Amino acid sequence: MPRDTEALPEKIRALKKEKNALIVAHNYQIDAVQEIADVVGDSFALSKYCATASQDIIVFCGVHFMAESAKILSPRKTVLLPERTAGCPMADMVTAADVQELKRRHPRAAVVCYINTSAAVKAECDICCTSSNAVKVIQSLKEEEIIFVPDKNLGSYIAAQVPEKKMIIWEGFCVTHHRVTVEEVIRVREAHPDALVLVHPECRPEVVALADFVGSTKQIIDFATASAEKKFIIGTEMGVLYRLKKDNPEKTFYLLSPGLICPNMKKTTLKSVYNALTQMQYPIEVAEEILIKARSALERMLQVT
Ligand code: CIZ
Ligand code: SF4
Repeated sequence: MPRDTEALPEKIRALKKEKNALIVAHNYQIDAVQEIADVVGDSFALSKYCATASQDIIVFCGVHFMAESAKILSPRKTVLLPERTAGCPMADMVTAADVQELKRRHPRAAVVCYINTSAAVKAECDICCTSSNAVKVIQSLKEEEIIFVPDKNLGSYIAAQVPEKKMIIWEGFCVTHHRVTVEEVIRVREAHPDALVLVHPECRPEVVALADFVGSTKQIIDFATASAEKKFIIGTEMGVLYRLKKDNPEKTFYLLSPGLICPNMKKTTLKSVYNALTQMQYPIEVAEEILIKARSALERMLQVT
């Protein structure tokens, strides 16, 4: 490692103090970024944390919709996304205009969006959900018809558990989780027959059907940490391995598929965090009108869970 890179964590810590900034990192960030972060977690937990934190500058190491959610809950703070092009292909698969059209076609339906959506899409929705609380959120709605955007895999997972609802599901998907195949699950189970398979609901339904446990990143981390079992096959983005291994040195973790890497999440490096702090880049802005509506979808979720 060049000397300059070695010194980066110290430089970042000093800058953070000097500017009174908070660094938060998503569970899918690279190990070095998770190490220098003040808090690591899922998108919603991080956004909530930012809102109650004392710092006025937030460096959000994640992808665009996550930093936007933090801005929506902390409109007066400066929220920086260190890599301008770190986006979520799944969030980009649905637009506000698409949701408006769905509402025209299904006027009686409640509109639910996964947190993996832009602020403009959230602003068109009644309520937001995460992969931890999606089933609870949908059960809480009085409407029988539910429009769900954008993840078809999470949508099918919910539909299977809430059969009383008529789900109208958008055809989006996570390019990383959707890549995992049934063949990979079979192969990895054969190689490690004594390990439990834990997968994210963004995986295909046929993959989810073969798992021992299905949950969000936090639920997967909590399950493996609390379990008396010793070996786990992890079916979500490889970034969660950092925390799993750190908190459970006596347990063994295998990645379900080598394809479980989100390139957008891997764009943020120590250098990007350093540049974010020195140059105050890249501030997230959300138009007032959109922010207010998107915030109400996020706050309604808070009332349910
Ligand atoms: O909401 C999040 O942080 C995402 C995208 C995944 C998860 O399961 O935590
Ligand atoms: Fe989006 Fe998938 Fe990457 Fe998450 S892992 S940010 S859903 S592309």
